[in-house]
Amino acid sequence: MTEQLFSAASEVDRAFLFILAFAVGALVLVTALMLYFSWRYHHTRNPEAVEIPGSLGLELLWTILPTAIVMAMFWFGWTSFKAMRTVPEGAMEVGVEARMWSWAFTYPGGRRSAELVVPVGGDVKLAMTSRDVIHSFYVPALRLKMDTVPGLTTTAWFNIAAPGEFDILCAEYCGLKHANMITTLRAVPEEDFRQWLAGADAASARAGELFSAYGCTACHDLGGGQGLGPPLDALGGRTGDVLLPDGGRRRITVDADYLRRAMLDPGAEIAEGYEAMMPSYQDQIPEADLEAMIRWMLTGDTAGPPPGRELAEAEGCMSCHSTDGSSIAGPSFRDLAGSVRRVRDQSGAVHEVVADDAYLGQSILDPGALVVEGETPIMPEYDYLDAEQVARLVEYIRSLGPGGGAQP
Ligand code: HEC
Ligand code: HEC
Ligand SMILES: [Cu+2]
Repeated sequence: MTEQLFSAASEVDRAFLFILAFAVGALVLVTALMLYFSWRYHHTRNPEAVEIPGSLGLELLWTILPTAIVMAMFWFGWTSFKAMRTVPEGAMEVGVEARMWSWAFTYPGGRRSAELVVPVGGDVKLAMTSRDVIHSFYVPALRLKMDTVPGLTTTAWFNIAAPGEFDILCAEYCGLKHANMITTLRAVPEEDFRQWLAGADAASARAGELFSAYGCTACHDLGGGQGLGPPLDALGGRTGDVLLPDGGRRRITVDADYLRRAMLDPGAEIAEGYEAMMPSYQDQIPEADLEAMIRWMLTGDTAGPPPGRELAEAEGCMSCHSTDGSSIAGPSFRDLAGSVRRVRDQSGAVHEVVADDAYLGQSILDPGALVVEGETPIMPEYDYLDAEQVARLVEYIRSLGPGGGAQP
């Protein structure tokens, strides 16, 4: 058994070990007595049957002893059940939404994620429900298992004593990709959690690492200092002049497009006061990394809209749609944008449509309107996403389209 991270889990283990100990003891005792009796009372040793009138002492013993044992089992079971069911006051409430075949977690303040992130030592209450069928939220390391039922809110709570990562599984068979319903419970120090909740999460820490991984930090400082090139932090919204190769100049406002150009075609616009010595990173940085770095340069450590991939993961798209051309439970996102789709409308008629932005957006908001031929219409409606979120998802799908750049 893994170490005990959660006080209620140790109560569960105690109840389990107690019952196991008596079950093993009873097995050994009964087996030993059976063997002894079949030897002791064998007919060769006892040719005459003997009448045994009974024994009050024995009767009492085998009534009272098992009753006491069963009551003790009940006591351990009851106290561990109570410990798991009694949510401490002031626990942070996290919404859990199960759906085919992924999890979504909603935190106070509205942040959503596909992984469950919690502060070490903090009481966490889970308010769980399902969008489609019955699933079951299961964290073996915490001995925690609770069904999630459509239309009903079930609860559970825990408090993790040490940082770590633990598996979250679905323990209720829920269809084709049930086995894919795995995600991670990450317990992080309080301070990291607060930063993560505010949006300065692992993605931006990772972005910081990306700049050194791709060698940018050789020329750029990330903390405002001077290098061969301008500092890269908090560039968003800044205006300035750039020099063009023909000697002209242009006034620019730093936005995502400008930063993309600055990385992919640095010779075309040169920041004033610097040498044109930055190499081009065309085709060298996968799209997802590029997006993460651009976001970091624009917003620094403050919360920015997560890039499309992160949103697609948080919304569970990736449990049905692959990015490598394979079919999970729906068409792959790879090379989808711009391709010709054969779809069936609600009257059953088949059309050919081009997967442009409008089609992709509609497929997300109202997937039942046009169903791809040969596919089962199991995709949930994402009509609660706002226009900006849909646009971000569409952009992500487009980035995986033909000529859409690197594979994340
Ligand atoms: C060999 C040194 C060098 C490396 C390596 C380098 N750069 Fe640069 N970078 C420069 C110089 C010099 C400039 C200013 C001249 C220009 O705009 O081309 C610059 C300009 C930029 C600008 C425009 C900044 C502004 O204020 O307008 C961005 C954005 C940028 N670099 C990002 C990056 C990223 C991201 C990487 C890593 C993937 C990187 N650079 C790697 C030297 C470098
Ligand atoms: C439960 C599985 C499931 C989930 C979750 C899911 N989809 Fe789908 N999706 C499907 C299936 C199946 C189809 C094909 C049938 C149809 O058109 O409705 C489809 C179709 C699509 C299409 C049209 C594809 C084509 O080939 O024309 C797009 C675009 C799409 N989904 C995007 C998304 C996005 C974005 C998300 C997350 C916000 C998402 N899907 C979540 C199963 C899913
Ligand atoms: Cu499930």
